Amino acid sequence: MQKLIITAALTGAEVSRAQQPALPLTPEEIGIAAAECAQAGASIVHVHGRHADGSPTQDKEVYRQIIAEVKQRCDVIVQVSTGGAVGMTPQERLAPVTLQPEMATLSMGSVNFGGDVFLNHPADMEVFAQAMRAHGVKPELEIFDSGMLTTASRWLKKGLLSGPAHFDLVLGIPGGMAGTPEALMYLVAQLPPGSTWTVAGIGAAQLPLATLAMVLGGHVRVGFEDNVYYRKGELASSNAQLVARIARISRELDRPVATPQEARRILGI
Ligand code: KMH
Ligand code: ZN
Repeated sequence: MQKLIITAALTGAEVSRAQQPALPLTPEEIGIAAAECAQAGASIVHVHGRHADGSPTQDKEVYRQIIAEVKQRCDVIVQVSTGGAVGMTPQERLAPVTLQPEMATLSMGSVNFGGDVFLNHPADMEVFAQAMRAHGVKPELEIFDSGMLTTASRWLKKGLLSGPAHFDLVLGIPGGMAGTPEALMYLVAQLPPGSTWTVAGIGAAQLPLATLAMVLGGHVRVGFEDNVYYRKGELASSNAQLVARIARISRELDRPVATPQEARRILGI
């Protein structure tokens, strides 16, 4: 099996300080959280921008600062969000890709997202894929439901995406696929040969699905974007606390954690 790539999804667009007092919001806070997660075993940080008042933004300058704050502290791969927040325009969402980060997310379809709709029109997705290719950015294909994986396979065959692809199987969003072992196993069985994949279990699904992914040969995403709790009724003290638990379990499972350089090799960056 490949060494384990741990992604820390530090901030997200929806979580608030009221829900998680340790949520990093400013570029400096995000840089500090990234360094703590790198120390704990993360090799990728998935980042979202926030304005000073905590509201989500895809402003290129905010992302430029985030990348600088992370890079001055550690060597983790910075993966910018192009999902942004529900309701943002595709143009807004795409802005950070022009900074040529090592990675960016690319959502492979639309999905109900709690009480909202996370809209990803195929024409916009194609523009996103082309922009990532033009800027030398490795996409992480976000899969919220099984039809999105079918789309990704079709796009790989048509050459709209280059392989081998890296997938993030996001399970447990209300409106998307359930956060269950059966859903994960179903998706993993449909992945194009040679792909790499990580799982992002939402809420209480985070730890069980992460553990299953480690056994199946996949990679793991944890962090406040997806889950603010350490265990039922107990908030996590930091993103790094969630990363450290995954690193501990992976050691027990004899699945060593990848350094950022090893993660780059695994992902072909
Ligand atoms: N905030 C969600 C609507 C991504 O980062 O690419 C979308 C999201 C996915 O977070
Ligand atoms: Zn995100």
